[in-house]
Amino acid sequence: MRIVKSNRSQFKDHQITDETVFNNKRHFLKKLGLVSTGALLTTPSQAGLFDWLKDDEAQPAKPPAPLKQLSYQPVKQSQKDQLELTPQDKVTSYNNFYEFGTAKQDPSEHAHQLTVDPWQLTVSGMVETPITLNYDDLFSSFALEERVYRLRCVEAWSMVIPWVGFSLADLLKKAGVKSDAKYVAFETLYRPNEMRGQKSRFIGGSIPYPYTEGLRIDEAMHPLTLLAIGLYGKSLPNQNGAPVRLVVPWKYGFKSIKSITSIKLTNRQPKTTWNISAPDEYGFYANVNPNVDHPRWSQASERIITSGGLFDQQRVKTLPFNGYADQVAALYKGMDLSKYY
Ligand SMILES: Nc1nc2c(c(=O)[nH]1)N[C@H]1C(S)=C(S)[C@@H](COP(=O)(O)O)O[C@H]1N2
Ligand SMILES: [Mo]
Repeated sequence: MRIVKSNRSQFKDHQITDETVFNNKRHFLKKLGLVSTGALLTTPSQAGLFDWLKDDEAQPAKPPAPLKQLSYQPVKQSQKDQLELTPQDKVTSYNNFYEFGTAKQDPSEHAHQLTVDPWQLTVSGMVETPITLNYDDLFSSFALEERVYRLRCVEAWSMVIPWVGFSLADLLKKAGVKSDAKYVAFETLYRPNEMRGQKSRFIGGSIPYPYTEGLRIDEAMHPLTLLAIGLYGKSLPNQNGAPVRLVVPWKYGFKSIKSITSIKLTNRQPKTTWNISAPDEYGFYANVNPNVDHPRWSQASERIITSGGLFDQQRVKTLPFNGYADQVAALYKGMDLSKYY
């Protein structure tokens, strides 16, 4: 997802950059003489660098919150058997959550700093009844079900994850969507004190915060569209977007916005983080499409993360709409999907 332009082999480059940057960070700072002296830096960009350094040296502020055991309608075993699940430790340690850093291991190392209880999720805008869900409401207001979905990141890797949650449609129906509402806008928590990436672009990359996403109303009401509050039978680990995140399985992973505080019904297409950052690379629709390449790499296949090694290269063909075409292709009938990517 880095928006730095590069024409080197993108995919390898991305992995190597993440790991090398991470491992060499301290070394690099030592070389600059920053670690030993704790030099006070003054300009805003240097202050960002200072946070980056400080954060690495700091001890965890608090232990990760214990996960809640959930009760839910389990997915049918026959459905579960169709896809090999990505092991839980990989689902929770190889993440994109730039609020905690751009490297894949940053979220699992730093997201424990996020306070998820108390939480408030508001549903507002063009609705009959605005709703606020508190932390406990997220777990008790709707019938919870397990759904096993493929998650296909735009970076051409994928996982298969057993989520627990409820249909976004259930929540939207409860609020009563007004007939002129055309889109749904989502926003992630903005809390720089707990989200180190929001304090510094050295940590959180060059994207605007808070992270925002959006769906057309028919996409939002689609039965596959899930608000997840758990995975593998327990509440979400913070790095996966606790306490509540979106999962839209036929779209690239960046649409599945984490740690949501606001859902707003609107008649205008919402501005979305990655589209603002690099509009020629990340569209509003972001439907998984093997026939429309990212400008810097192919989307024809993906590296599926299974029980093999983390960087094991099991490549499979990418499916149109990530394998959900029979359920969602009709939403885009007549649209030029290379234009509306
Ligand atoms: N707020 C927020 N949501 C986010 C992201 C992020 O950086 N910030 N990354 C997205 C991307 S690119 C992907 S692939 C998925 C990854 O979800 P996972 O880490 O639970 O697998 O989260 C998405 N949601
Ligand atoms: Mo992603």
